[in-house]
Amino acid sequence: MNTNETEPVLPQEKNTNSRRDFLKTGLTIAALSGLPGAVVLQGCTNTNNKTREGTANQPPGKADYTIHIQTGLIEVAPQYIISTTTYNGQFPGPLLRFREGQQVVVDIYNDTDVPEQFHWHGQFLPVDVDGSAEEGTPYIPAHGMRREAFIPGPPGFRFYHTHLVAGANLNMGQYNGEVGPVYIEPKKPLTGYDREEFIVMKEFDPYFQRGGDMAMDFLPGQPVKELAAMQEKREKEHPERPKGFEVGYKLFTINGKQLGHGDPIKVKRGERVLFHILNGSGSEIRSLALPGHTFKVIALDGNPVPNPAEVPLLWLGTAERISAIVEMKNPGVWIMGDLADDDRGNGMGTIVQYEGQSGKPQWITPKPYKWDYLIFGNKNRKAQEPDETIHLIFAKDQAADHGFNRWTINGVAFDMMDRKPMFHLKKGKRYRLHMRNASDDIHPMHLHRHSFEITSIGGQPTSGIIKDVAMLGGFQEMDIDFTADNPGLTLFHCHMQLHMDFGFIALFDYI
Ligand SMILES: [Cu+2]
Repeated sequence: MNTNETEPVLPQEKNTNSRRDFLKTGLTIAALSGLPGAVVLQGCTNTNNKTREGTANQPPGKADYTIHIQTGLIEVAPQYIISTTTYNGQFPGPLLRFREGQQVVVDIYNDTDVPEQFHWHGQFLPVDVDGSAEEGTPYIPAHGMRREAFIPGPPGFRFYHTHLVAGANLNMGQYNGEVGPVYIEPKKPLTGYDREEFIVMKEFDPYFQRGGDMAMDFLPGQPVKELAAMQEKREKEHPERPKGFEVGYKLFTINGKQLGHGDPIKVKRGERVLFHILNGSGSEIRSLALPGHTFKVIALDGNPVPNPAEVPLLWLGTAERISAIVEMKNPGVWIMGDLADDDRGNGMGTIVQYEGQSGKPQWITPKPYKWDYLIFGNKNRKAQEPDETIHLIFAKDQAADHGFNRWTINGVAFDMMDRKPMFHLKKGKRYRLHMRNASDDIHPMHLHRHSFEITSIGGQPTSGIIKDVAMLGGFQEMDIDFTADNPGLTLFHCHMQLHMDFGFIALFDYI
């Protein structure tokens, strides 16, 4: 099956359109390329037929999983039903369980009117299935489908989400309900727990406001003066510009339910519950605490940490995952929720209820605690030296693009029409990304199709923390290393939808 047939063709002339404009163009081309029925992929004309004939690289028969991208109604609370784009009509999307090293076949049907990208976040996959138009993954046509066959990995907690551009459209991309968990069973199973619970934190009902209220003070380290001065200088160049638009939300959920409306998590005294927690937000950083309990963090972004450590609460940037064991040793009925009173009050929490306990769920605001990746790393082992260091400066041009902040990497805002790689990699080499944040925002930086190792935060060396998203604090510095071992275009971007859509992207290619 030639899955490239329906890929939108890029116009030849160079222009300065944003990713948002590209989507419009992509849509137009998809619409022109055929009427419904003609845009579906070869061999997939009957979208109701779950089984189909195989081709050279696409196995025949029934898929292991079938996903329908479709509008769904989500009952977040009694008599409060929202409508959003979902996977299989539910939120979160279904939990997909794979086995390390064992091929899976997933049929993805796009029942919407918009071509889609289905991104397998945190996996080492080829460009053809990774799910990013920037890298060249073919779109799943509107009312069409794609069969994807791949060997999942690495093991651990991953997820899937749409990779469309939303731009100024708050009904698109990760502002809607297109998020679902993936768990890849390791060949050697994890131990030390009695059962698992999956937690997906996600906001709905977004709106724009000028400026925002992002929590900033939970990361350790001091701002670098030189980086702060860079932002100050840029702002002085355009004193007329107001603050750029930021996204706020009215509705907060855990596993698609507002606090108090989902089923409580029922636990027994002495039980060790392994929570797999995902921040499925399009743009928010989340925190989570369970009063009277601690979290023993065993994995970050699905990857076991060298130094599992017990912490009083968790912080997760967009798309980050934490796997943590909670030993249930404080009977009661508790609220496990976000630290922000407003957000928890509007639903960002769930109830943990011990067997035999009843009454009003209790919340106790935890003491302030700095979230420091370093405590999970190797204390005494320096990371391997890189073959090459790539220097990156991230900067914000306030309200420079129709009232939205424009984001640049080394002075360049990503141009979706060009899709020009900024950095060229050599296969097999180890690269260090020396990231410097010349803005006051926190950026959860994400690398596609590879994992990276955090090797330094604010000049403090570490090793062994393997992630695919890491929060870089305002005016701070961080080094992350990765090995170029998965050839093909590779996307590197801030995982805030609003930042990514307005320039905060770089592409790597292999030469
Ligand atoms: Cu960002």
